[in-house]
Amino acid sequence: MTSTAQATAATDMVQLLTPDGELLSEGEYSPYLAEVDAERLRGFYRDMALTRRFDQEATALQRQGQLALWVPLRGQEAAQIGSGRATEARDYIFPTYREHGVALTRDVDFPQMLRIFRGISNGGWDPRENNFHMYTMVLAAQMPHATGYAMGIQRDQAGWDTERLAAEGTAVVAYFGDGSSSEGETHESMVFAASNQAPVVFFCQNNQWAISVPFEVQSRVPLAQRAAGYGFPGIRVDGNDILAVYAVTRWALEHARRGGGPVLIEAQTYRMSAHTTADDPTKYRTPVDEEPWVLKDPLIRLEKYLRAQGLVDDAFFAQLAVDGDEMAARVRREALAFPAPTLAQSFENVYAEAHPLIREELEFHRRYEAGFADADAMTADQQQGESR
Ligand SMILES: Cc1ncc(C[n+]2csc(CCOP(=O)(O)OP(=O)(O)O)c2C)c(N)n1
Repeated sequence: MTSTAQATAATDMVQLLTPDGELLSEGEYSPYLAEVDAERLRGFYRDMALTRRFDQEATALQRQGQLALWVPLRGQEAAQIGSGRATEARDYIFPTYREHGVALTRDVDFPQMLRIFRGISNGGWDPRENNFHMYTMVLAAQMPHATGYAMGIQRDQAGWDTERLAAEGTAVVAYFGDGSSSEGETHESMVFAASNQAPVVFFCQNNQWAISVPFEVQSRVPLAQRAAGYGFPGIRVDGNDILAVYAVTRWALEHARRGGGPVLIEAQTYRMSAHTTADDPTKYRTPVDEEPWVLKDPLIRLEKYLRAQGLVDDAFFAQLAVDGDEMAARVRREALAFPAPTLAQSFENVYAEAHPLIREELEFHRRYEAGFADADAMTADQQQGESR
């Protein structure tokens, strides 16, 4: 597989499932589809549908004032579920802030993901439990982290032969967007990853927009083509085709694990919703821009294929809708029940160990709070007086 797959020209786009739901079986990455039986195919659809339902619920929670912000992913479900399901539990993932679908594939519980957006935690989940790092709001900051982590893995696995690497080796996936591809840190990470042959897959979701800036402004060439300049394979894949994304990512991870070095994957997709709930896309794009991508919806595409193959019936979708509503109700219930942190807790996770300056600031904060004790007592007296 390795040599032929590597030959894929960065400007070709790998597609295994057409927007009409027709399977193109004779591609160089098709052999990976042998791993995807009917049960897994239904699972892929279920993952995408639940992710979309979660996204819808979180958007509603933000609109109802229960989250400070939400980052919708509608349209990008195939890119995220396909790549996430291609990873092994031992692999390590560095997401941006939009990878809710990848999080599902790593078993991060959906309600936990809302803690940061509710402003009650600096993270929300323990990255060590699922090898799924915390969300990174600073564009491309996760890229050097991912390359550095991959270089660390190389040191841990020093002396392993190719066979052992292929069977037990670990790879890293760094998610990033088309806008983040313009950041210096992305370039530096790729240079270091190439120099070290580090086992890292750079997975770009080219959703065509960096807030209001269209992709054409970020690059004159397909992003996958840039990989040639660094000296590693670059693959352009239809990011709304879950089968192609799965197969290409499986190939890239195997390539990285067995010592072949980094791979850049550019998944062509589209952000169907706003950049965040603070954004209004009607200011910079029209329904005419969006229309072609509505027709390429990743869920509809897989549904067409599943139905044509007789792998699902109406009952499957009806049950999934019920499961989605139940999940959304649990997400809402648990998110609203999270205890609010005290201000003093903000001082807890600044350094791994106690730090004199932080302790001093905490003491100042306590004295400051104590300064309101009289005022609080007065207010309570007044309230009692009014009620008498
Ligand atoms: C270093 C840095 N610069 C600017 C921003 C503001 N910002 C947040 S998201 C964004 C656009 C990112 O676009 P892209 O990388 O394509 O990812 P997408 O949001 O489309 O998933 C910008 C400029 C930031 N968060 N960090």
